[in-house]
Amino acid sequence: MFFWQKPKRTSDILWLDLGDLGDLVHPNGPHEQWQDHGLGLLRTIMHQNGMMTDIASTRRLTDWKQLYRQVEGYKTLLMNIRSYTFPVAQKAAKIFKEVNPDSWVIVGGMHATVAAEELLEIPSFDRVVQGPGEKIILDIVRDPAAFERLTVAVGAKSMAEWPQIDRTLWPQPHRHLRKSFNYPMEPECGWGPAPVATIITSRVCPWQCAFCNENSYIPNMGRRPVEMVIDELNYLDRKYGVGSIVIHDSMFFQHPKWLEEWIEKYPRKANKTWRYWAAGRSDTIRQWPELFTALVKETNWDTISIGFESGSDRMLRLLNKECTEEDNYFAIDLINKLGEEMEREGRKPPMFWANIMLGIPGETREDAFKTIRMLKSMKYVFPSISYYAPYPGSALGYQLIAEGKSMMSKDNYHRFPGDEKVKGVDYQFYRELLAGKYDDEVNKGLADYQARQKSGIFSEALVKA
Ligand code: B12
Ligand code: SF4
Repeated sequence: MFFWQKPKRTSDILWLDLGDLGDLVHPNGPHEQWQDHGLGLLRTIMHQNGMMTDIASTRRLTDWKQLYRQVEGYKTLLMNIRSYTFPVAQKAAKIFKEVNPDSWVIVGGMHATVAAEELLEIPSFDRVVQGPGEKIILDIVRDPAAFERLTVAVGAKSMAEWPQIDRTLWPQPHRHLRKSFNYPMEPECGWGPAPVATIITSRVCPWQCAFCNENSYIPNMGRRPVEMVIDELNYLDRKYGVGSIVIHDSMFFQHPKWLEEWIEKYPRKANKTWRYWAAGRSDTIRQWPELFTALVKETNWDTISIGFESGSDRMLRLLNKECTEEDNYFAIDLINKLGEEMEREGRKPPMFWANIMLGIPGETREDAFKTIRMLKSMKYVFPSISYYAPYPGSALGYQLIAEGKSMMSKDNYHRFPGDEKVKGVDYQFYRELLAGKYDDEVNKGLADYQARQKSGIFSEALVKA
């Protein structure tokens, strides 16, 4: 079947996967092709309970006109809405209602949870569910009229209760993309070879960063047992082959007991000790350096995503990051040393995936220079830089929205890392900074070898991940 043709309808219920048009046809990069675990989980639960659904994806469209034919005849539309997919979801719901006036549009997801009032303004959304959907999805789809327009759902106590996602229920990327990574596995993005298995082992990050605040909107939930994670990976390996893993947890480096069990079992029980990407924090690396070192060396934690965010204590405090400049440099020194040691042993050194924010309201030029200086001190690094974005759901985001300073509108939540997002921020300065214009000033605080080893040009590091 060609992507513009109308798929065969096998059910009254349609799941619509959300993302930018064309992302599964001619994507700009690998991240836009990654699959949605919320949709995958809920669709798996539905199918295992005999509630069959069809799937379409805005990422498989190249023109909105194609959606009209694809939604024809359905009675229920389901969508997982995040802030950055809100504009696409609104448009899709409107088209769905136009084609099927006598239907139900039921939505949930992160944006429904943090900004329900925005969803309730849209008449096409008949039911808006806040919170985890695994326990409510069957009932609300069976009888939406029995629920209030805005409903708060209660989720599972532990991720052990979640079934293993049936990955074939994810939307299929275009044929020419599938070949390179063996769908339903996912493409590689430079962190490790395809086929990539994205997995989630924990759901909540307990910290309270002012720009994120996950735990204020994701209820606490037990972590997925180590054995279940390994069993799933081995199953995927047998069925499709696994090249590397991306652990999508917001915070992988937490719960030392779980991590110790992972160190003990993953190298022994997994078909292969696949390289993986996962996230940590610099303060806990400083708190548990032995645990961290063992994870890197024994389990192949090969791409270490750290939300460094800033190289300036002033900004770190404003962000309520609870990490200091000193914590950041501790983690950097440790990886620099570990990397050198592993290279001497003939092993591939681990890399930082260094998340950096620029354009934080109140940031001075010197704060920003310190951040670039910090980046230049990392010997093994993929820089991932974004201009700060005031997302609803975060303390700082809510504050800037209330003050009228956010430039992220309802029609344009999906912002690119390099887009301008807050009024009053001198983005021209940041563009010049990333183009290396202030390199002399940045290098002032650096040892010679550090200044020399990086070009000082980071414009390419504005990444959407
Ligand atoms: C994996 C991930 C990614 C991946 C893949 C995304 C994908 N295709 O799914 C990548 C790396 C690409 C990514 C990118 C970005 N991400 Co992201 N990402 C995540 C992460 C860590 C996990 C998502 C996940 O799978 N969760 C697990 C599943 C099971 O949960 P879920 O999808 O929310 O679904 C549950 C409920 O919401 C509910 N539900 C969902 N749908 C429905 C539907 C119905 C009908 C019902 C009843 C219930 C329901 O039930 C589900 C089961 O409990 C989350 C943080 C988090 N902890 O969730 C951030 C998160 C979603 N990302 C976020 C952001 C900001 C981004 C970026 C914009 C970052 C950037 N600076 O560029 C980019 C944008 C990408 C783009 N396309 O433009 C924010 C979104 C904030 C918001 N208010 O929506 C989050 C919440 C992180 C945060 N704490 O700020 N991301
Ligand atoms: S930014 Fe990272 S550490 Fe902070 S609350 Fe969010 S996920 Fe947790």
